[in-house]
Amino acid sequence: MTLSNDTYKKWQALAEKELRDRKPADLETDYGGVPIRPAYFAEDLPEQAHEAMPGEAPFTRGVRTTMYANRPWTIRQYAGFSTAKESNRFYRQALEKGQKGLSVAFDLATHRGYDSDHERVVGDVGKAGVAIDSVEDMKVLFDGIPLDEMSVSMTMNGAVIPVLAMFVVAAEEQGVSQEKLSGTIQNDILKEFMVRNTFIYPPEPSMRIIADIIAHTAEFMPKFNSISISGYHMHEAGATAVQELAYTLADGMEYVRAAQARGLDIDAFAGRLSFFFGIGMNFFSEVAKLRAARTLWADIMKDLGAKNPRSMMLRTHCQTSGVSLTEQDPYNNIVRTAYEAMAAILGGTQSLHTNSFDEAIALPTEFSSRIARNTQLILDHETRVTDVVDPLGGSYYVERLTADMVAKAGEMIAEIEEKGGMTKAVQEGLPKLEIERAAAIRQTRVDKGEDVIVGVNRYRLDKEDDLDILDIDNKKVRAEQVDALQRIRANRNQDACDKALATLRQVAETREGNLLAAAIDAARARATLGEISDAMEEVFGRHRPTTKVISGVYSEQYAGDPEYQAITKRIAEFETDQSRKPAIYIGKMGQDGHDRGAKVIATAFADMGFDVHIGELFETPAEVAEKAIDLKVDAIGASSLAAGHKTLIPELVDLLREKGAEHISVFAGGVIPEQDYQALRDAGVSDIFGPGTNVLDAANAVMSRIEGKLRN
Ligand code: 3CP
Repeated sequence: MTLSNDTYKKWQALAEKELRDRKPADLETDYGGVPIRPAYFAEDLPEQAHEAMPGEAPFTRGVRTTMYANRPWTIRQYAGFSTAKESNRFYRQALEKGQKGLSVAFDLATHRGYDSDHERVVGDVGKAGVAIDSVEDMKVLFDGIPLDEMSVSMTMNGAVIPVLAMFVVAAEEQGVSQEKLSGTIQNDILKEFMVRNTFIYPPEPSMRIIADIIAHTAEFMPKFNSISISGYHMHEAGATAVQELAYTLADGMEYVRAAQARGLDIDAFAGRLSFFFGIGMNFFSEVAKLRAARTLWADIMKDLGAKNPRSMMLRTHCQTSGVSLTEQDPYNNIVRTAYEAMAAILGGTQSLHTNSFDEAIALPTEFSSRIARNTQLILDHETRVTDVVDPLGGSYYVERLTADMVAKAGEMIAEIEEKGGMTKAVQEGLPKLEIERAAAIRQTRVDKGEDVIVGVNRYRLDKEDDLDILDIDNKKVRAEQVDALQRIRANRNQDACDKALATLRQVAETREGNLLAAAIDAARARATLGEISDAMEEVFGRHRPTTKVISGVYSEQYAGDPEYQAITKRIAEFETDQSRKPAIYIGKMGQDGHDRGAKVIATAFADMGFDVHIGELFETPAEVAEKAIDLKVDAIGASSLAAGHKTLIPELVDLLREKGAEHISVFAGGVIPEQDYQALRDAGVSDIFGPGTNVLDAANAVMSRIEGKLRN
């Protein structure tokens, strides 16, 4: 990773003459530890770039020899909401209009292993995905969709055993046996502990579940991808491209070893491991990231003992970046998504989801989904980028960046390995904190205007346009699900169901047999998702995460900044007056585990001088109210990114009122449509901070409210 060679020096000399108030070195930058120069030359081409062949290990130029020239990537839009019936209607329509594969989004209740009638999931049912409680729901979800022809991806990690079991049984009852099923199950638990937070069991039994699924699919479901090792969520949580690369591949190594430890031969399962990356706005970096991922993985797999080239092939799904979307001037998101999709294609993805432009605000509508899907159809049919395999191959810059990313991520992987591997690193919480640090740094750069976001920190509209959004009547969905659950429980053979659940419990306890196979029997006997999940929880326990917050990023990045000094001074004065710091409780209610925003606020507010209490994930409004009162805080920041805000936040305000704690101001933050602001204000919420809020502005608003309340 050297910055200088002879031609570059020549260029610098020429540039020197062209530049007025800057030096050539001022134009250099850095992508997460990878130095970037403003110009690249033939000398920068790595040796291997001259001969690399698409379709041959290490697959830098793509996993297929002919790539899209022969077959385009799969247009696979992630979708699901409300009931199985509604989602099924949506899927069928999307398939008719050009979508090629399915990708199911489950609601958070399902993710966390709760039936829809569980008290902890009142605000979550049917919101950020479809509610699935039983095989009957799963059958409705795929009604009229032939599962021997359609490849189905399911984003499921916590409740992966009941969901996959129900999928297998739903197909079976459609007349399709397991060996014919093609698709992918996400099944990547390590990144859940790191960033996504929809785990159920502790890390060790969770890893066993993964090994059992790999073993079962390798034997009985040869066309099914047993795992989708995901960097996407790290990307969304704020990881740099190199972090996303290194941590994802290091996770992959752990899964391979877990399956090997179960006695499986690497070449028997490795061909069905798949990956999932996020694609953001740094165009060339994202292209290089995919090329680097393939290059690294081929080597890693060879080292782990793979002999079959198919086992060394990193096949991946990509999704354009949700975090790059803005609530402000949201039609800009169509443009962002199109560029990101182009990067994924030039990087050689196998399958792609393009986000809808309204996703920073609410769930996608049919209109926004159509544009998102058409973005891919236009890329495929109109741009001609599919005509040539790896069209950026040989670009001085892209090849150099690919090699530099391989080197940098390779170093990080080696460090993780030296310290005992990713499972250990995740348990110690280090990667999570590193990602949170990167996210906080990014936020300060945006807040300070160093990273420009059009329509947010520059070129902002005076007045935003109105937008039609999709709203789910969560109470109605829940009532329907509860009815269906009652019918299932009343009509099944209870004895057979109890026996199947007892066997599953036994497999969990004794480690004899396969958890997925036992769960398939339980699903056939109409055990519900919650029951299957509980049977395993009785043996494995439920994981309770500890919440750590980094500190110092804001104070460091803002050193000497007058606005930052003003807010810290304001807080210090409060402390002098009141003989205590202003105190805030940052709460995440419901099953929504997206905690990037909550963490950024927590670390920033703490740096500014607030006394910050950060709640556990998945609390109920009653738990948050109680803790906030006990801790004597002045304010609660309730972060919601999964559409539970209209139920959970007003309930919190009501509870505070009932308990005589109106003095505690409630603020809402996250993905909240502007249309809902008034309803939240009417419910007693002091202020709402949507995406794109400047953190210093938020702190000032919170202080004004706290000081106002103390004066009254
Ligand atoms: C492909 N094929 C070809 C060619 N290209 N054959 C000849 N010439 C070619 N040029 C073959 C492949 O070998 C394969 O067959 C078949 O065509 C299908 O192609 P594929 O490339 O494997 O594509 P696909 O079936 O779509 O599978 C893509 C992967 C899969 C492998 C990535 O795992 C997948 O679909 N993943 C999607 C994951 C997903 O949707 N995740 C959603 C996350 P063979 O299989 O026989 O080789 S959404 C999460 C949102 C955030 C959140 O979590 O909350």
